[in-house]
Amino acid sequence: MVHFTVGPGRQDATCFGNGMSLPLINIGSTAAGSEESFSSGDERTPLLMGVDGKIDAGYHVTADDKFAMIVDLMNINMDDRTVYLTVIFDYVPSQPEGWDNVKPVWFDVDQCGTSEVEAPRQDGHFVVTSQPWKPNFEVDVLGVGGHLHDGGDKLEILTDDATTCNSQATLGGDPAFISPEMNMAEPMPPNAMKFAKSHISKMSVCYGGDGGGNTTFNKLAVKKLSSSQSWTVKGHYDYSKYPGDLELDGKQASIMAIAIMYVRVPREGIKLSAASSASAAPATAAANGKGGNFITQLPGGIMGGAGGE
Ligand SMILES: [Cu+2]
Repeated sequence: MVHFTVGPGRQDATCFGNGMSLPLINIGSTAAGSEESFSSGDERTPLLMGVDGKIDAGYHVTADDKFAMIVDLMNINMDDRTVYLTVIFDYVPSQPEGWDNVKPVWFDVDQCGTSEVEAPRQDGHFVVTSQPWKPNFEVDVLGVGGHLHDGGDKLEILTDDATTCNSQATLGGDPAFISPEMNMAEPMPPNAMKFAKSHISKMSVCYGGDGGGNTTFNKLAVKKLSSSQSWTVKGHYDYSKYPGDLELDGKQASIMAIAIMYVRVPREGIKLSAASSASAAPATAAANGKGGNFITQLPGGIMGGAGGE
């Protein structure tokens, strides 16, 4: 599930000035009128801003903003299921005095594309790397977490070639993430993939602050964006340890390596420097947020019965 905010003045940190952005076209917008604000797959990582009230910042939603989503569901059971996607927002109904704003920064090995890349190998270990991103604004980093597909081991976020955060995958950490044995007496649907037995149940995250009392988080090695830096992400896969999902022809399915970072920006937001005059078209599947709210927590999408990508 990818969550977007569409509205005047929204600029996608990594796709603005970068030509076409397919996910934003998908919701009828552009990088000069929207941003990829949240995403979650099977790992269902919650987004915690202003944890325990210790960070006086939140994601300011204005009356002109709309929300849009791309939802990708996958049923690996042999029978039909009714599923619900639930997103829970915590908010305060104003922008409190002295609070800063929060901006998402989306890193992707298929930056501004569909996020899906072909696995470069059919077995063993490999690494997929994003294009470098150079920030043009200097602010504090609040936190970052990664997203991989089955077969993934860890997602590294690097600043100038040094590891800033290692987002480690846990596979099958909960019975809900272990596929039931197939009933071989039943014929397979003609388009069925052959799924790995264990699926990613968690991705660890890194925080810039003290994690709000959460002692299991990792600290960010770099806590500030600077225009002299170059940021990349590396997705580490190892099919010898963690089998991937196979297409019908037996080939490894396409994979992803994504990280979403949140940075603290001034109350009034920031303007990116790349010139672009494209304007936002109205979002199609948009749900209008109530005006002037300030989101402080966004737990991961909760999906019942089926896996989400
Ligand atoms: Cu994915």
